[in-house]
Amino acid sequence: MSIAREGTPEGELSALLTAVSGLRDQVADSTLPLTLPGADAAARTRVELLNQLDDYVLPRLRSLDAPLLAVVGGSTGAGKSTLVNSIVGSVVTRPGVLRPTTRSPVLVHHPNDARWFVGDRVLPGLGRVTGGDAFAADGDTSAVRLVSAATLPAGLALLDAPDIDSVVSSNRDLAAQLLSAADLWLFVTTAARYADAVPWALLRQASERGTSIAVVLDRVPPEAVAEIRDHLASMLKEQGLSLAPIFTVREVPLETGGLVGAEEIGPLKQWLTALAQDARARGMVVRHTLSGALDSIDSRIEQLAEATAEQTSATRALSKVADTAYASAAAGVQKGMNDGTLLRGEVLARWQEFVGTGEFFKQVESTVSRLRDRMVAMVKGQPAPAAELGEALHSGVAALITAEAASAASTTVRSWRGMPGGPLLLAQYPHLVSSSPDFDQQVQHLVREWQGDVLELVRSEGQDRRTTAKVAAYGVNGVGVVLMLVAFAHTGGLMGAEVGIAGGTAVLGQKLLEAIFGDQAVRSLAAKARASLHDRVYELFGAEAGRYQAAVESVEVARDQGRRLTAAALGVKAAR
Ligand SMILES: Nc1nc2c(ncn2[C@@H]2O[C@H](COP(=O)(O)OP(=O)(O)OP(=O)(O)O)[C@@H](O)[C@H]2O)c(=O)[nH]1
Ligand SMILES: [Mg+2]
Repeated sequence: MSIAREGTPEGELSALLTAVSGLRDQVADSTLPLTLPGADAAARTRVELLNQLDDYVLPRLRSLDAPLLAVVGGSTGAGKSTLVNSIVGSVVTRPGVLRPTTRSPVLVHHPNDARWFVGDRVLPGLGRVTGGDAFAADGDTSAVRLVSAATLPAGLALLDAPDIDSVVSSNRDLAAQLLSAADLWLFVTTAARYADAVPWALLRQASERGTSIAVVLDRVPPEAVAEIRDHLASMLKEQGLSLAPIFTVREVPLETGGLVGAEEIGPLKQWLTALAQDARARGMVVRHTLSGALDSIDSRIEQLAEATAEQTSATRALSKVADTAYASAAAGVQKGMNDGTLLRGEVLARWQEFVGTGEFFKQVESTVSRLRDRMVAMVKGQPAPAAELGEALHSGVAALITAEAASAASTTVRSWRGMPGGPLLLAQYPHLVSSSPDFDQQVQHLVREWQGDVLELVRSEGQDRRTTAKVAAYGVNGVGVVLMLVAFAHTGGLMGAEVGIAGGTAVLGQKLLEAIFGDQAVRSLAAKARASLHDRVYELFGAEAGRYQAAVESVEVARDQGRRLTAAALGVKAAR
């Protein structure tokens, strides 16, 4: 890999920097709004990757020759702060008996190296505090305290981090973030703690990400050194960390000031000093960690791209459920219009009033034409029953639409409850459990508009003078009501006695309209009346479904998020 080579040409480096910046922006822009299985892990990966790019990879690529940053991390109370103080030779960071002691990170550097750390080159999300003493109020986890110490070799900075296994979660998160900014992780553990799970999970991750690691086995009882060291070495080997050097610090009484004696700290201090003074060795550590970080990008981007695809398929499925429910509701209304459903109950009763008595129907079959004339007289002469029949039709149609919409809403909600992301959306948009609040008014309005359409049909169909005269003679409203009735009169859905009655309804209505418009026109008028209602219902249901679509859209990931993440990762690969 090219970044691992020394002396990478400037041009290649700047291309890589551009590619990594591009990737960083894509990761920053990406979202995973739905809580799907696995999305939590992907969201963590996203934040970790973003932090690592901001805190380590980008600053390192921008200044390959900046001092090596060794982050001292490990279990709570392992002696991290004491070690940092002992390496520096004075108390620069507060050690303590109470856990956790170190809450805000302390970065110690040589005075000549200050310029690399005062700005936000590394860890840009954290502020900087300079001055103050090690025992000043400690607890600001949003800033790094900078300490300049001439006893530390130039070229190397030490960062005392909070404990990685803290009971305080902000401490833990900060420790993990600091570790991801390290060129070198000085992993501090003790005889008592070295087998703990948390540090090993982090060590495994560091190993996977190619971070350079050195291990300090601290506070070991002198008699147990050999045994513990061997065991630790074999554990490191199992994790693919056999190359990590181990430094053993025996537990002996601390010297004045709470520092570890020169004899104990000696080997570690010498190793760090040699590293600081050897630009080549330092460069190797840096490039090892940098390459590892770049290597680990692919699998992490893959995870984000997969999580993105899951988000997309979840939102698609949610959206489809709503669409299907409202399409089937629209079909339900259409079916209700065609199968005679609308001619039952109230409508039928009003129709009977409209055309006369029960007597009237007994004679329907035999004397249609005479009866037609009677009916025509009634249509003409009895505006009140026409209005009542119109009302009944209005209510029937409205009830049909309302019921179908309510069932679409409840079908959608029922399905969403069991679908990934559905419960979240329903919690976020509780009004979705039923139709729009003003749905009833909308339906009333719709039916009135449709009745207006039908009257308009009647008026405009009567273009020639004879027809116009006939329509006028019967009354536009009465004829309109009969047309509505005929539009709904198909016998398919009726049972027993109703068949005869509704059949009669159809026949009578049909005869009346044929007498006015001619039989060709009647069929097309009925079809137009049905189509106009259907179109209006379709539009209304579209708007209802739109409420669910809008909710889904609010949690949709950008259309090409997955593709852009993958492309950005490929860009980094190509630039290397
Ligand atoms: N005798 C002895 N005591 C030590 C040694 N190292 C640390 N201690 C003591 O152990 C306690 C914890 O040490 P710290 O250096 O604060 O440990 P730490 O890892 O920084 O702790 P946190 O920041 O809370 O995670 C302190 O009381 C130290 O004085 C050692 O090598 N020998
Ligand atoms: Mg500490």
